[in-house]
Amino acid sequence: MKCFISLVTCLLLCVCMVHSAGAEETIKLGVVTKPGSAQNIVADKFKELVEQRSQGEFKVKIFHSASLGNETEILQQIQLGTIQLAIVTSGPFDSFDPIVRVIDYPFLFKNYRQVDEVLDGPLGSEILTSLEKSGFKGLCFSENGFRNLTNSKRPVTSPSDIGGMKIRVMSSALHKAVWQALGANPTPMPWPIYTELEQGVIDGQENPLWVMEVYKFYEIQKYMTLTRHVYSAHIDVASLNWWNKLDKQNQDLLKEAMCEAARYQRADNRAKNEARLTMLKDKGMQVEENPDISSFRSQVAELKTIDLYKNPQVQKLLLKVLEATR
Ligand code: EAX
Repeated sequence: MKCFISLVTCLLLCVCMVHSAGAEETIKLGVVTKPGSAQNIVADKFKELVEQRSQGEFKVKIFHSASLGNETEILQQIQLGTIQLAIVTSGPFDSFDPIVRVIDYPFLFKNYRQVDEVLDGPLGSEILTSLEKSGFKGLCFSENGFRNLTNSKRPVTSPSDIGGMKIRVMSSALHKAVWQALGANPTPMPWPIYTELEQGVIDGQENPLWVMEVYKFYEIQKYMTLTRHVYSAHIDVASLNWWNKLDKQNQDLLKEAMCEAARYQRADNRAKNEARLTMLKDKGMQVEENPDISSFRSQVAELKTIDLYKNPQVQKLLLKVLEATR
């Protein structure tokens, strides 16, 4: 009898072990944007790679189009662990960790070579590691792209054309300071913002070219200026508590898949920009392609000395990144 019971226990244990080895885990991934957006291209690629490589062990469920709330709320859910992964614009990380202000510094990156060198190198790693203090496991950077100003009021060539314009900015103290320095009336507002633009609650906004296309801003914003004032990264993050419970093999699988998806998306985004610009002009946008960038630059030149950068770790990293992108 004793022997029979231990045999049954043994069998049960084996069944449990086999079951847990093959157990399927659903990973919830949040993005604020709708299908076709930069964030969603990373998310879709990540899902494809993970489901293929984990042979069914992981399923990825993508929550998009603000179904989990805005980007700040998505990050709070990552901290709480109610979702596991998110692809979020660097701007709204500002209220969680001031270190991200370093990469959103205006007119920092001159080209994609500098972007990739900094973000994929030790300086980028320092930012990803710093986020652990706030409960985020930073995996890699994908991209929104270089941001450009659009508005419904008038053509903009220099900051003097912006005077008093109501410009929507992301939930970021730095972005607000940038537009204040440029003479606008910046209004922080979470994504999406089509209705506010349409109803004239705000006159303008700033975002990379894909946004004007995917969100059809050409219908409601007549003027665009290629200011490229901030390079906007996404930070691809996991919930740190959840991440720490995964075994090393799964951590490697997920991190590699996310970074591969990020590299794929950055290349895809960059390759499409020329056609997007043509398309936006065809749709009737009036585009200022050669604005007075030196005036824009000089108006924001003193921002590195403002309080937002006074934290010693942030100040030190800013100086290093400014040096690396000179
Ligand atoms: O990706 O809020 C913003 O302006 C972001 O760039 C937006 O989520 C589009």
